Amino acid sequence: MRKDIGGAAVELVRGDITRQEVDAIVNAANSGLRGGGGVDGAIHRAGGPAIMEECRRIGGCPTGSAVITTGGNLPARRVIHAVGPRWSGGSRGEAELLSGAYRSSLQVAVDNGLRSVAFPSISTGVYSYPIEEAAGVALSTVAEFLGQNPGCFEVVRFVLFTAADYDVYAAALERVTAH
Ligand code: AR6
Repeated sequence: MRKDIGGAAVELVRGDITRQEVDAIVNAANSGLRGGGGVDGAIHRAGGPAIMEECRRIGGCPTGSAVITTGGNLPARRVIHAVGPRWSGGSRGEAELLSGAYRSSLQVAVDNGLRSVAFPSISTGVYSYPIEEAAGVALSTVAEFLGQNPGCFEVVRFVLFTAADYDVYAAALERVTAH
């Protein structure tokens, strides 16, 4: 699925984010940038030790924000490490923190001249954020950023791991672009 927002193609695909040939892929990291399971584990495995070396030098990243490293051996040139919130019921600022993780990632991409970016579904795995709500936050944040920064991106892609996740994001993208 593909929609034009602010001159950028917003794409949804099913697949493995480590295989994406884009300027930068986004990692669903933790605030210590220590690596872990899920997308984080897959990215460090596929990208090799240069990514972790740079993460150690950076030292950490607050929840709701993002930092950038090399892409190591990945097809993507750079990895943007975004830290989404752990879900704890929804009244602890989770939506604003999740939105911040997407917004910061896009700002880091703009600051580094990166025009194609692929995101995973941040926080909806180990961090247990309900995916219906997370998809709405993700896509409305991206749409708002693209509207405010026209011409900055060619492609913003969401890479969904399962068919069920893809369907949830497809419904959210229809909603966000309906008006
Ligand atoms: N490509 C695309 N999506 C993937 C891939 C992949 N290769 N692998 C998993 N997913 P998660 P979080 C999906 O848990 O919830 C780590 O330990 C997965 O199905 O990776 O933000 C970190 O170190 C899910 O839909 O990230 C943190 O401690 C989505 O990616 C913590 O987990 C995100 O799941 C972050 O948790």
